[in-house]
Amino acid sequence: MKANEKESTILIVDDEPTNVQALAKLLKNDYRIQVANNGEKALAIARGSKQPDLILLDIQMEGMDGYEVCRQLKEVPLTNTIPVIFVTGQNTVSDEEKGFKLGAVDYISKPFYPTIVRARVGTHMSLKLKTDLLEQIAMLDGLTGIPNRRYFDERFQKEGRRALRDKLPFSVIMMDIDHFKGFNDNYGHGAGDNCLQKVARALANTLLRPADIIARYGGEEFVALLPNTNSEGAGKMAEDLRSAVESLAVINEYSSAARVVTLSLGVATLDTDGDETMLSELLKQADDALYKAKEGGRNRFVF
Ligand code: GH3
Ligand code: MG
Ligand code: MG
Ligand code: MG
Repeated sequence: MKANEKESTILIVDDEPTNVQALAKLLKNDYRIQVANNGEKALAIARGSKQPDLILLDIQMEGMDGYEVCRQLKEVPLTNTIPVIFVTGQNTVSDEEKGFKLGAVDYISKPFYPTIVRARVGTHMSLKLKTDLLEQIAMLDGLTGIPNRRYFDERFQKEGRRALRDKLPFSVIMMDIDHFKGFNDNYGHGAGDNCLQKVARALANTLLRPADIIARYGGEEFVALLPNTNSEGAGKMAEDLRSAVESLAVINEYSSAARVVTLSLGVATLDTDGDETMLSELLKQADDALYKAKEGGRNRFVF
């Protein structure tokens, strides 16, 4: 997340070096600047790892024109949230209308007034940062601060399809706190919430790889997503997660599994020559395994 506008980036796209210089000079004290002198380069930057937060786009350029660049940006989810402002010498109403129809947020005519450009860019940039922030918040669980089920579902589909395509192993672990109703009923809801926060932190700290994801799946249920992890690796991870929560030593006198808060876990791994139907079965498999872990005495994992 960008803490402020100073850390945000503007991509200036124009085939005329003097235009690029004029805009860069105007904005470089307030933003990071990227430059492209044709449409193809602009698209490559926008699709790359250092995505701009906003694009200033010329229309008349050699090769691909600005309208086409905008059309391609708005066509795919990867780039369609980047606001585009046309900065152009094409000043008729129908030019401007076409720009807005293609999804631009603003249209600035050349020659431009520096203060107006700065003001309009400022308005759109702060809107973009707010939207980014809201999107991030929408993906996090309010109580524990870890990703929520919505985020998990999205990533599960994405990572699962990738695993099938690349024929890589892929595992999930479903987790449910043991005898948590007893904990809540006896120690109170506040203590219960506190416990959920501690458990979430312990689980998040146990994951090793940057690609691993832990999410709160429901009330006292958590789920781990482990890309490129086979059954053996997932079993080890399940044991680490189990032991991390037990080691918190949060007293639960009302648990028959242990005197402390524990987890039951169900592990499932996607077959490397599986298909999409198996992907949709995977969570059910993990859930069935979790049920067996409960039946088998809790505080354990089952495949
Ligand atoms: P089991 O070992 O079979 O999982 O038993 P359990 O008591 O954990 O299972 P059950 O599903 O009956 O109870 C889950 C309880 O989790 C119900 C509720 O008291 C508690 N719970 C769920 N979400 C929250 C929450 O957000 N905050 C708090 N404090 N408690 C919650
Ligand atoms: Mg031009
Ligand atoms: Mg439950
Ligand atoms: Mg439970």
